Amino acid sequence: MLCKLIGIPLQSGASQLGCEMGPSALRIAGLRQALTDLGHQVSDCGNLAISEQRRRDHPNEKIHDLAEIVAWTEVIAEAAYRESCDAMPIFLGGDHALSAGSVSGMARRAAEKGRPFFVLWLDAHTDFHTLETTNSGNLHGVPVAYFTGQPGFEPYFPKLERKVDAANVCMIGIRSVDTAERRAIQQTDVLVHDMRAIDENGVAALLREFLKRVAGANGMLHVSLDVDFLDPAIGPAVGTTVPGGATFREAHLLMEMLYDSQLVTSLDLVELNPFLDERGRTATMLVDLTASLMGRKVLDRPTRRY
Ligand code: 4U7
Ligand code: MN
Ligand code: MN
Ligand code: MN
Repeated sequence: MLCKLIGIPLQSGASQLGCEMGPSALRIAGLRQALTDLGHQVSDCGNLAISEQRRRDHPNEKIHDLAEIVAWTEVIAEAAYRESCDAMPIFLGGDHALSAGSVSGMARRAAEKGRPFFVLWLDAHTDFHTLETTNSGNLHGVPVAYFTGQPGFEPYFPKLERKVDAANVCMIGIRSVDTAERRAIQQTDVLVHDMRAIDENGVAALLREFLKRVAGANGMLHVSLDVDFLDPAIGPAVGTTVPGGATFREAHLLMEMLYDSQLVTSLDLVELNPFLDERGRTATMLVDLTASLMGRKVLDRPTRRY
């Protein structure tokens, strides 16, 4: 498989500075080597950048850095579309606002290939605020509402060429949902598995159901991995820690199942804030999880399809 690494030093969607260093930390932790060791070809596209921004003001005065995030969204969506022509893009964040671009660009690619498009959202949060409802004004809390086409993003954000069907979005790991997000997401068909669902069923059962649907539809699958999906004890390098997250084994099992499914066509590694890390352990954890998603196993076993 040809993997394209796309660095996105975007940090203004979050309140704490530091995600800008995420792409460097992932490179330093050995992402390229981990992938080549598994027999993949890797092309590092370097970091994306934004140029001039048109001023944008929204009535919700809490929103900050709107113009910058909009500029990033355009650049990222274009890069996602371009680089996914012949390869699997891996988006190195950067905060989660980047998924407004990565997901919308991949949705456009899937539409062009005539294939349904699915998103697996691994996060403590639903990131389902609209521009009207965000209270923090941090735009890393809005990407899912944007790419599923919730109202109010136009004329501020780029017009979506393809909305993602809410019924094709599956979330796992959720444990922090604001009131407005809960109200809005309940009106949609987004499949939300909170931590209780993991406790009661196990991650494997939840993911297996979803992968069956993706496989049955011959879909393309985008995985968006927010560091705060993990329990803070194993992933401290994130500004928005929420206790009670996924364990080391739960996270690896998901990645191993995703590899077996052979359905993943793009990946976001987001919200890594190296300024908050402990001797690089969260960056290393993300590299190891990516390796599992790309075929690293403890023992060889027959590949299991869904
Ligand atoms: B992340 C939050 F209030 N909902 O809107 C908000 F809890 O990409 C958090 O998932 C958003 O880390 C978290 O600021 C965004 C908050
Ligand atoms: Mn997130
Ligand atoms: Mn989160
Ligand atoms: Mn976060």
